[in-house]
Amino acid sequence: MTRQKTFIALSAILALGVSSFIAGCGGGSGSEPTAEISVQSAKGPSGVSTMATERGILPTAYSGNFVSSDDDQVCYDMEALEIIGEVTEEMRGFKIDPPANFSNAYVSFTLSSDGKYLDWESANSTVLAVIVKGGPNFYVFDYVGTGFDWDKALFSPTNKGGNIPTISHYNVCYMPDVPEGDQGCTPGYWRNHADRWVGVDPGDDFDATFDVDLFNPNITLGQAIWLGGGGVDALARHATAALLNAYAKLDGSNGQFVNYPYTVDEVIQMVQGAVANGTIEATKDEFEEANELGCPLSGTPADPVIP
Ligand SMILES: [Ca+2]
Repeated sequence: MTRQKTFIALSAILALGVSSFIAGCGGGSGSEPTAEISVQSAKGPSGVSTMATERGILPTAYSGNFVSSDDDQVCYDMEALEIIGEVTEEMRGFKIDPPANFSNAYVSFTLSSDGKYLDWESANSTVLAVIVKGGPNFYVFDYVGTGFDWDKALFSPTNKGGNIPTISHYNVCYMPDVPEGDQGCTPGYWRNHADRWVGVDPGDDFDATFDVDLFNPNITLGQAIWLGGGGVDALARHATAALLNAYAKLDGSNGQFVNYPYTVDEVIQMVQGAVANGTIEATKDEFEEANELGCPLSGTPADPVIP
């Protein structure tokens, strides 16, 4: 579907007041954003700028506003407007409103002293898109496939007087690099360190987390991490540890990262594949090998998970 057609469809759906339908299309599990799509006032692409950034990016203009409800929603809102493709668990976004300099471990953004231009640099990550809002409209700077790790002089659409307005806010969606994994923590570690859990909670349902139907009656992740024995129970035990390792790889656990071989999406897909194909034992072995690579998390006393 072209962008223009999408916007006609989007406008029609929004006009019907069922904007939650679109939010429901967002993929992913775990920390899935639940807010409704928050870009109702965006009117769709209205043209491409003739002025470029320092790296030669010509932004696409959109009329209206792009106001994501929170940082977790930014990439999903960009997906809804077809600015980027399907959002994965690894993608991260943020909005800076009012505009200010911003930096984290992956990206840094710097505003010019007059507030009209934005520079950025990335490290260990890929910037997918940047939205710059100023005046009544906003520009979308699409970096997908460019391989750029910096650009300078991003700007908002010129106003009626032909001048570049002061930036009123900006939004960014990026993908942290996924390094080769050589670390992993065992089910035994995770069951004894409740304070280290990240991304999911012991009370979360196992089947819902992995989008499978392996247990009836259902069990929680806290119960899964305590399971003994082999077969499906061993898969559940190691898959839960694998998921925690993957989240700790991505977001860190109390500030410490686990350089795990698999991403969150991969762990979930591996569990789904094991259930669908009956390869329970083989997948358990893959998780077990990764979970025993060596655990870099330390320094906190045992705090057993209550199943
Ligand atoms: Ca079930």
